[in-house]
Amino acid sequence: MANIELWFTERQTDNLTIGLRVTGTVHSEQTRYQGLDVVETVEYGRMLVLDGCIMTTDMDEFVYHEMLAHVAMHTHPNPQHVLVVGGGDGGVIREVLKHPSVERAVLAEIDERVIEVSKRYFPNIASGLADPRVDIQVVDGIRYVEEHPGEFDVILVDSTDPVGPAVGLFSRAFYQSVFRALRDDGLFAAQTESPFVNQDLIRRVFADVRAVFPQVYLYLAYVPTYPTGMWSFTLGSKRHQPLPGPQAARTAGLRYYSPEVHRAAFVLPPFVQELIRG
Ligand code: SPD
Repeated sequence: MANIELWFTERQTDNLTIGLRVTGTVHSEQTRYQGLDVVETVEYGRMLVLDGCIMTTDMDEFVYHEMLAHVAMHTHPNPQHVLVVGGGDGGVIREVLKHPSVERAVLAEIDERVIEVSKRYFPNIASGLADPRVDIQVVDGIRYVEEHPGEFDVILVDSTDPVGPAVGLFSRAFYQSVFRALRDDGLFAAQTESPFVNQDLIRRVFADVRAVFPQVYLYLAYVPTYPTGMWSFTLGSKRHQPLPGPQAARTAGLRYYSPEVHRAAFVLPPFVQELIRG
């Protein structure tokens, strides 16, 4: 066959797509919860796709996983007990385990197939899942959080987009459960989508977290394969403040996160500040 190009296209909104040239499909299945595909792309390497949406790629996964994990982990002075809700690929857990204070890292992922497929096809991303400190729970994360009050120093919500089963992870009731599942000085961070194409969601989530936690912050990172590239995270804290941030990282060898990036991530362009004005 000559001159045949294969392209993966994600429809990110009704009027916006991202296209990546692919060399082939590595794995494809319909799990109990969602479509799960692994494809090989030319530009970003191997890519995990759930229900047609890009979850992560070998080339840019470090940005998202480092920024979801380390901002919160460096805000808490001594994170020992950590819960990751979602994140079955293991990328956030891998970053959490880089903090020597961590005694237990629970992964609450509803879809066991995401975990298994990631172990097989994304060994780097999933590399922390075999660590003895990791407790993998194949459960509904919402329920797990409800049933574990007062247990965690840090909770990280690595959800899919706010459609289908993930909708509940973007609700005020969930943030109230997260508050209860945290210890007295606990904090949480969640991925909260693009400031360009998810403005209503960011506004609502920020207001809901502000209604539940004494402190709420929004910060940004740049993830090339996510809609518009600019990505937001919302951090709610009972006591500790993320700024001015650490003087030195407790972790070496990171590729995106640094103490300087930590501080810079909270500097928001005016149009993003406008979204979260109280
Ligand atoms: N639009 C994609 C948002 C996906 C966020 N979660 C990704 C999971 C990677 N561990």
